[in-house]
Amino acid sequence: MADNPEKIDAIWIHANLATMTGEGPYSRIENGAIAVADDKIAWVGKTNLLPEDLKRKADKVHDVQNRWITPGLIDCHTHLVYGGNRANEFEQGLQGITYEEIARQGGGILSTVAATREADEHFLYRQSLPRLLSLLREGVTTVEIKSGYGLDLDTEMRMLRVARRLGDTLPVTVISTYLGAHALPPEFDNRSDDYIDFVCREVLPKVAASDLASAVDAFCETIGFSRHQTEQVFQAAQRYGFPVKIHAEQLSDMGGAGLAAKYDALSADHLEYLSETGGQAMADAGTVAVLLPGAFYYLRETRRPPIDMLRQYNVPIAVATDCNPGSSPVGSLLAMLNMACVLFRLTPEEALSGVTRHAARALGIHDQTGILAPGKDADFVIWAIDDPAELAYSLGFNPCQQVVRKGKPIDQENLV
Ligand code: DI6
Ligand code: FE
Repeated sequence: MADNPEKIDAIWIHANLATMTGEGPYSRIENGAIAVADDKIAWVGKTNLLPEDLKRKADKVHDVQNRWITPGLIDCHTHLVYGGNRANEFEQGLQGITYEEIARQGGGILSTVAATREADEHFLYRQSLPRLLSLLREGVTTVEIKSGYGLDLDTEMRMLRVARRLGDTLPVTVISTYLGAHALPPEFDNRSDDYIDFVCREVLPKVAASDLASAVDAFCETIGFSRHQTEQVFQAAQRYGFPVKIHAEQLSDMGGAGLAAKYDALSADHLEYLSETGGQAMADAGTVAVLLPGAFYYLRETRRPPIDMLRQYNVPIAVATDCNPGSSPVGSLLAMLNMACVLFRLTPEEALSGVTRHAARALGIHDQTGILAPGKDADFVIWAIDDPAELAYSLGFNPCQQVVRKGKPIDQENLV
């Protein structure tokens, strides 16, 4: 028990708990109980060891009847605020045109930039809402949302405000990331250094002053920005006190992960082409490897991230949807658990750690959430499953029965 709270709001008893604290498979507690005070977990343990005192103080007792409880799921990498969609490019892709070719022809990210710039705040909110709802229905209680489809100051700020508003209106914690260095906007054509200057000098200070973002990300890739440009963004980010993240080694090995590790990055994401030096640097810096099997699947990649190497160096592995209109139009984190196992050969337990404990670390919020332990946010999910491996095993079923967020059961029927 964390301390001895005056009052317990509710207790959940007779649950199989996958606490995900990192001790043994799923850190499971059979026939377990969770006590919640205010919005935090006050006690976790075996139901028969639940102190009488806590039971007496509890306003409510829920009998879970042997169902499984996991921490609330965390989708630690999404771009779910954007205008329009790119189904037309999906069709082009099926005819053999590659993602890089589409990007070089001015499509790809830039077509979404055009649609997002046109969308006013209300429209952008309305378009983004169903994407987030679909994640919430599967037990997501924390989601990261990146900007990066505006690129100009106004639209980037609008995206960040929409992300904030989504978090204010729905029962989910939204963590926002400024991704100015996502693509080169048309007004800076052939002037990528000038654009990086603009990101560092014009936009970053305003993002910092607005308090609308808690990290800075960059797309370090042949079709994105160079290592040197990425480093300039990281230096500017650090001057404003932002932790950094990176899209790295998705289509080629640019040494981005190693660079990010040098700046103590929270995470390096994608990583299909990660080198051993990069993996080692990540391990030393405590940088989380965020795997995005949706993008791998949609782009029909064949090179898998070096999972064995990540395991060997004990790099924490997270899994996310990368929900975006181009390379991963995915609204299901549970589907990503399945694909992380089938496509990347993660174990179901590793995949679940990837959307709980390690995903929290990728967002720098592991002190607050990601595991079932006293003192953490009371974010958890009750599942109609007999074994936690089922979360990764099936595809397209949603066994989520009840989401509890900050101690409150969520009414899934009336989210908006
Ligand atoms: N990597 C991705 O997977 C997304 N952005 C990025 O830097 C793709 C974004 C898009 O195609 O719209
Ligand atoms: Fe991404």
